[in-house]
Amino acid sequence: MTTATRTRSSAELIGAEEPVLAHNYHPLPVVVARAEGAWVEDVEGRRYLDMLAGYSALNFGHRHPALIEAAHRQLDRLTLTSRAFHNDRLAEFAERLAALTGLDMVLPMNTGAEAVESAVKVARKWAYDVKGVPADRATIVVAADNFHGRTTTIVSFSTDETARAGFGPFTPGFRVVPYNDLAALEAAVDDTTAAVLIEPIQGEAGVNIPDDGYLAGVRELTRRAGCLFVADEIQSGLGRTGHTLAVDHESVVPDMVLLGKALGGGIVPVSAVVARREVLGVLHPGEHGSTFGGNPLAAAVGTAVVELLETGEFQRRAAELGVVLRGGLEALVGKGVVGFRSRGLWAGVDVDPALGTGREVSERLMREGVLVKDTHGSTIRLAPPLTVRGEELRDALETLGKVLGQGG
Ligand code: IF1
Repeated sequence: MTTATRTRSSAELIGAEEPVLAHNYHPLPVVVARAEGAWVEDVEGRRYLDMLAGYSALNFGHRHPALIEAAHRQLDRLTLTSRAFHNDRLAEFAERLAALTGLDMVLPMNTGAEAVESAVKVARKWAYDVKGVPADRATIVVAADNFHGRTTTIVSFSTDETARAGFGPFTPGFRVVPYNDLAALEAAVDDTTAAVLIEPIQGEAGVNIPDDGYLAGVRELTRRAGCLFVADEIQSGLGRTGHTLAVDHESVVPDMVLLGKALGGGIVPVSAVVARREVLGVLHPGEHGSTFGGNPLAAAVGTAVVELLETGEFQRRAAELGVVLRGGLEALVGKGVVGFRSRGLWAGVDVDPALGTGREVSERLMREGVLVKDTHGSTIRLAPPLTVRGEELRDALETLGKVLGQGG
């Protein structure tokens, strides 16, 4: 039998990638072959509890039945028309997504970075057409330690040298202020400011949760200054923090909300800019677009995702199990955990560096059947599917305690 047809082992598959796949990742040495719910299975049949959930793209677990059914049904009808024509799925997706977020209009895109790039373009156009900022003078204020994606404009305002080095020259028009600092934000906003773009909780920075009142402060400050509050909820949104959106924790409604990851149910890339009519109303035919944005397959799966969130069940589960997660992590403080931050089913856990790096702890957890991802240094991120069962979560926390107790 040729190699291509024989089922190759994990080691063979990892080796086969080496010469032919760009090395922009350093994956854990696990080769996933199938998955269901919160569990994945590697090529050799070993099972792992997935505590990363695709960086929050798998909020509803692997292959949620309702989402797979919606995808199969649409695959058998229509997958793509381009926006040169209408399709019979997009109106309902846009209506229900707007209603879910409490905003008026939807710009459907594909990846999170595309939603962020679209938001930058729309905020600038709103600044020129509505606010009256002089042409090409618009500024956007962002937070240090942000993560909004990997395009050249987005890394232009990143403060992570690894994400920026070697990719210049960079896009101008961005100002960086410390996160969770309203005074610094106020000082950076002026008549040229189109928008303030922040993550309501900074994911890649290690689940960095701002002080209570920060989001309400950004909302009030941007309203007073006459600029837009753009919330990047691509990782924090869609139930992860125990609310539909992380901004709901402070009952704040931004001018633009950016969504992605779980909006596609872990099946197809679906992202969106959801905003007030006055904001997205600045776009006219021919000014922005995307081949796959708003395609019928994405809209069908996206609508099924919104339908799951309309029940409130996943938000409740994240809030209730978030109590279990927080309690489990509190019990580990001083036993290998030096600190943590959590909201809903999302936590950034700082492990004692003496026990190892985040990567080393992730590898030890992998050998115990739990998959996590380190962020920076000795911080690991926990973000299981919101469908995870209580006992599975408790087992994962017990395994973390065991690994740390064994010296990381
Ligand atoms: C990678 C990080 C997480 C995001 C927020 C926009 C995007 C992301 C808040 C862009 C994407 C992904 C990208 C992926 C790993 C992952 C990640 F480690 F990179 F930072 F989750 F924390 N806004 N985050 O978190 O969305 O274009 O990827 O669909 O680049 O390694 P995307």
